Amino acid sequence: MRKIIHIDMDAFYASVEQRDAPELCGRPVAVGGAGVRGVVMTASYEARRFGVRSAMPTARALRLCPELVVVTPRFDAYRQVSRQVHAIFERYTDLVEPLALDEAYLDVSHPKRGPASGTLLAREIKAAILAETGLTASAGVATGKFLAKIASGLDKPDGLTVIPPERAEAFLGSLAIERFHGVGPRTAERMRAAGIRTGADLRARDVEALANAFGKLGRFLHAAARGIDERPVVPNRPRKSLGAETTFPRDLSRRDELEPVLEELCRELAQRLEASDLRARTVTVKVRFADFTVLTRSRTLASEVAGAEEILATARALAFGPSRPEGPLRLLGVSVSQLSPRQGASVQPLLPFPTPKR
Ligand code: TTP
Ligand code: MG
Repeated sequence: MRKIIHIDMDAFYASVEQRDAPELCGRPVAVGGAGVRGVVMTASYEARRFGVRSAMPTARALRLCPELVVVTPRFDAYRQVSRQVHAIFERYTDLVEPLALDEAYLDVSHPKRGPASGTLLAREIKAAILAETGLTASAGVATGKFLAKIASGLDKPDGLTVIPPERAEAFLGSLAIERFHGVGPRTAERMRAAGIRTGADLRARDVEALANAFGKLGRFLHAAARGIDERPVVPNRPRKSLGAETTFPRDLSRRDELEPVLEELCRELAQRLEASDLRARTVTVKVRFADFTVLTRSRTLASEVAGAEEILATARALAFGPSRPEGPLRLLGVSVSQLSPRQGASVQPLLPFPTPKR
């Protein structure tokens, strides 16, 4: 039986800001853009009590919590902490899979040091993080990635939750379907329509029926609901591309409607490149038409780009230039590839944070 720990720093960017500016401690803090179009990247737990959340427009966050302190992100500081935390993980195991700057899976089935118990190891790692960075993390311990990740979120902040194998079945049985790995809002909707609300409902279904309705995900969920999750912890693979896309509530074809979306996507990509210290040489625009056919257009540039304006200039040419896709679109996406570390970036970057949910 494997021992998997999932570790996730608490209110990561906001906690770093509070640590570095003690006058912010105990106060509601949001990290993100302060301008009219600014968005909250994360909020301190004090701010969350007012309902302030990641991906919320800053203007709305300020209405919910007028005393909110909005801080501009300092990605260098977050990367620095991320490296420190990663180095702590590496003392215990080589099997570390970063999911974001502040989050990783560790396979500690055969740890390099420390106690053999996964629970005691998680406690020791949390203590080392606190001692060496001044920050708290929450940990989940289980026999697979899926349960370990859910466990780490159950008792935030500064939590340590263990789901031992004998409790896994009952836990999974009562778990809501949207909490299962890979189930987004739309899949959850389809599952509820099919009468599947919990892990117990998943278990009651025939695996072939689930596979027919939900493809590979259906098979995975059928097993996951039984506590079977053999996905290995895969140490950092360098990223090949980064992408962002939006599906429209109704099909769009006018440039004046599409252009602001394209701008937003490029801004987000630039931010994520920045967060992971990367530059890109290829820009790709992807569209999906009303009939679901997909078309992509790419351009590889003579020199590397990283800024939103540079990415946007190429994306614009691809989306609206002579060989533009014609017809109403249901989806617009931009991605960048041929990635390389930014000049002066000393350490192999960790994976950037996951694409914000839309
Ligand atoms: P999370 O781990 O999702 O959030 P968190 O660490 O701030 O809070 P907690 O884990 O205690 O719930 O994300 C880690 C960092 O990634 C977060 O501090 C800021 C950044 N981030 C964004 O920039 N945009 C987003 O939409 C999200 C969710 C996170
Ligand atoms: Mg976190």
